[in-house]
Amino acid sequence: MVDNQPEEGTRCGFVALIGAPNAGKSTLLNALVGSKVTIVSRKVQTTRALIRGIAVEGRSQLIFVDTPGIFAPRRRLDRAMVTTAWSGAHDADLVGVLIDARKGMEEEAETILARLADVKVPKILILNKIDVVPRDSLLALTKAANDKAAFEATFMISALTGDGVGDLKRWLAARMAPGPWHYPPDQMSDAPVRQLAAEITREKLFERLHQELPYHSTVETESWKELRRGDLRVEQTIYVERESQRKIVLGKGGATIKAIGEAARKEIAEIVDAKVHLFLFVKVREGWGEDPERYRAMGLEFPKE
Ligand SMILES: Nc1nc2c(ncn2[C@@H]2O[C@H](COP(=O)(O)OP(=O)(O)OP(=O)(O)O)[C@@H](O)[C@H]2O)c(=O)[nH]1
Ligand SMILES: [Mg+2]
Repeated sequence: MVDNQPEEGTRCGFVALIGAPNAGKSTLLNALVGSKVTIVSRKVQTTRALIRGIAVEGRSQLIFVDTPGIFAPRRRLDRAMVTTAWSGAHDADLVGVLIDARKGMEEEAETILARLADVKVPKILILNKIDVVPRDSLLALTKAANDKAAFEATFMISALTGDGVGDLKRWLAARMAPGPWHYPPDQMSDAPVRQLAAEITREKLFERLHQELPYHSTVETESWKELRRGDLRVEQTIYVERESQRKIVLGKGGATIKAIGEAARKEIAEIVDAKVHLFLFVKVREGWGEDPERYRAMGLEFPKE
């Protein structure tokens, strides 16, 4: 029980958003919460761990759980991400399954739908990115997906423009079970801000680095100090696998790391509402993807194989 919730008639519940990489789960979570609590990129496999975002709609508190995209994993890190995504679904009160309407029923969506019967939690279908597909293609997709899995309802939305997001949120608010709120009414995230700050820098890496490099890097906030006049001094380490990758992250004359640091610093400053001095260090740690310590920092279980 927390303070400041309505005295009676409250509802509360966990809603996990699952789907193939790039379906728009993180974009939707931010739209539902009304604030950026999880990072987004054009590349696949951006989200690596469960990220909760909290919203209030009427007397309901909705705790949305962003999950990594579900795909056929190869590396240990991939396996940890996919296992985590499914665990997020199993632990929720309701699961929203996102399908990128532009891609339709491709292999990854099919595989996810086929495994949904194992998830003994009520499910809804969310067709996303309707801003970029003709309306009439949505009916066939709705039917195809509902033939493969049991959904309580289907929503057609654009997480990007916000089209349909309000309706979805109101429906979810009414659907949650009666119960007290888990978080204070104004709380939007349960993650420590230094973790969000590391994610923001990782988002800038995803924006600026190409091909496989983003997948061979991870970011940790090492130090977070408030200075006398209220400024923040933040130190982060970017881990890469090889010296050649470190050189690319640094860029010619340090240009790339400078641009990444500048973009991240601005955004972190907005969130903490203070002047931020951000120091980025790039370290080569061969095989960090096999190092349990890195998984702990990411909030992932370390898979045994
Ligand atoms: N046109 C359009 N693009 C969208 C929409 N929703 C998300 N996107 C874009 O799709 C891309 C992927 O979005 P994310 O929110 O990062 O997708 P995700 O499902 O969280 O991806 P992973 O974390 O990699 O699994 C980004 O470029 C978004 O801007 C939408 O409704 N319409
Ligand atoms: Mg994501």
